[in-house]
This record gives sequence, structure tokens and C-alpha cells, in this order.
Amino acid sequence: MKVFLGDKLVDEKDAVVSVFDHGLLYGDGVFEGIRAYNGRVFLLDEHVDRLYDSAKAIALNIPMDKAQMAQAVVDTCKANALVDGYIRLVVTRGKGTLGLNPYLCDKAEVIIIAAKIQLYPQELYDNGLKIVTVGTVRNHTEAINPRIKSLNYLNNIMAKIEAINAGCMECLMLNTHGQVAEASGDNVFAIKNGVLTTPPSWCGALEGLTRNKVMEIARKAGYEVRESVMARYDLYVADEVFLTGTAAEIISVVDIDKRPIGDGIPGKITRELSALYTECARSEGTPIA
Ligand code: PXG
Repeated sequence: MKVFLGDKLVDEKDAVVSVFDHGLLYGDGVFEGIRAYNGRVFLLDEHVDRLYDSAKAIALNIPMDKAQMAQAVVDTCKANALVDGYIRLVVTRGKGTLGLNPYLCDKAEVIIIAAKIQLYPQELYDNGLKIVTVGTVRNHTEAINPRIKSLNYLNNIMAKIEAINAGCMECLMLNTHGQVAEASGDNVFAIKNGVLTTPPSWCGALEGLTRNKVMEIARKAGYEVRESVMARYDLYVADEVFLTGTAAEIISVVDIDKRPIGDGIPGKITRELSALYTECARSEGTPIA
């Protein structure tokens, strides 16, 4: 495998970073998870834009411009003959000292890995996910704003641990006000009487690109889509609930805290949107070859 490191492609065995890299020492950096479908990179410019916004928010200077970054992603896919896969784009603060001061780091480190993806088992797409609300609240917006896709994922990992311990693969995270934020690695939607609702990003959600695409697709298909403050109640009494994410795409939630959602099976609108999303993902994007 070829990995993009710094400013060029290197062999996987040479793709190593310093133990003094602040990405490792402090989780100081930002990242993106991107999908390639059918020889195209899906939502490439949107991912690059979000990466630079995340970097700006943590005062991290990426040593290349957006066009160069997008090209580096495509080049990495090409070097690995990627047709369908998952791309991990990481920018760390770089090598520094054993102290927090990011201004003492040399230069941000850019890493691009083009690989395969571990998906949820097909059975979960067919039958839906069971999730639980966890005690770990989503980061306060004035701590690490959840809109920043930072390398510090402990908030989400703590939530994921609670989910797994409760026998679930995903969970529902609330914000510090007890409002619905998102799942540990996916956004959440409810459908009630044909209207889709998802929490606004200020409630503690990452502004997911899958979320945005699903909102666009749903509106085009004639559904009303709202961004609004949500309580767990809104999910419990919904006709359908689903999660969205680059890795998961669209996955139905059929049980939350032991309340079956709707009929307790994946809903009709969720299945319709899922099919439309698949069609879109397989036909749009930046060509690799
Ligand atoms: N919320 C959070 C906290 C995320 O990390 C999403 C929502 C969905 O956003 P996109 O733009 O992908 O639609 C994410 C992104 C994993 C994993 O292994 C998941 C994400 C990122 C990295 C790893 O489950 N999801």
C-alpha cells in the first residue's frame, strides 16, 4: 500500500510519524473519513472544506491549499487502484516538545490512507439497530465544539464503550441540556407523519456530510425536512429513526432504550431514502482515474 505522508506518496512501511507528534501525544489535529464509490471520491470538496474549517477552529495551519489537498486524495486513491473504499485524511499538529504548546511544533503532518472499510454487518441494515442513551454527554460547544472533527475522539469513545457494554453497537448522545445531539459516530434523524427532523449542529452534532446529502435528497423527493431541538421523547414516539454517516451511510434504528420505534422494523421512508442515497453515491463524485 502507498500512503501519502507530508508532501508525497511513500510505501506503507515508510509511513511513520514521530513519537513526539502532538497528534499522538495530545490528540491535537483534525481528520476526515471519506468514501470512494465506483472509481469516484464522494463529496471530496465538501470533506476538504470541512477539514480546513476544523483546522481553522483549532488554529492549525495546513501546509498546502485545498486544491493540492483534493489532488493528494485523488493521487493516493490512484496509487492504490482504489475503486470502492474508505479514505482517512489526517492532519496532526506535527512533531513538537513534551509540552502542550502547539506553536513549538515544526509543521503540520498530512497523512492520507486509502483503504477498505469495515461496515456494519448486512443483518443490521436489514433488521435495524438497537441503541441506548448513554451517560456521557456530547462535548460542550465551548469546550471542543462537536462541529470540529478533531483527533480527540475520547468523548465519543467513552460513549461507544457504554453502548458496547450495554450490548449495542451505537448509542444516543445528549448535550449538556439533555437535548438530542447525535450518535457516537453518526447523525440522527426522526421521521414523524412524513416530516424528517434532525438536531441543528448547535445542539452538539457534527454537521455530517451524509446528513446534509440526505436532507437534500429528502427535500428533492418531496419530504419536509426540519432542523430542530429534539428531546428523546421525539425519538421514542417517531414513526422511523435512522442514523447517517460516511461509513454507515443510512441505517435504521428500530429500538431506543427498549422502546420499539414505529413497527420495530426498518421504515418505508428510511428504505426509500437509503436507495436514493446509494444511487447518488454511485453516480456522483470526483473521478480517480
Ligand atoms: N457525528 C460524528 C461524531 C462523526 O464522527 C458523523 C457524525 C457523520 O458525519 P459524516 O460527514 O461522515 O456524514 C461522524 C463521522 C467510525 C467513524 O469508525 C465514524 C465517523 C468518523 C470516523 C470514524 O465509526 N463518522
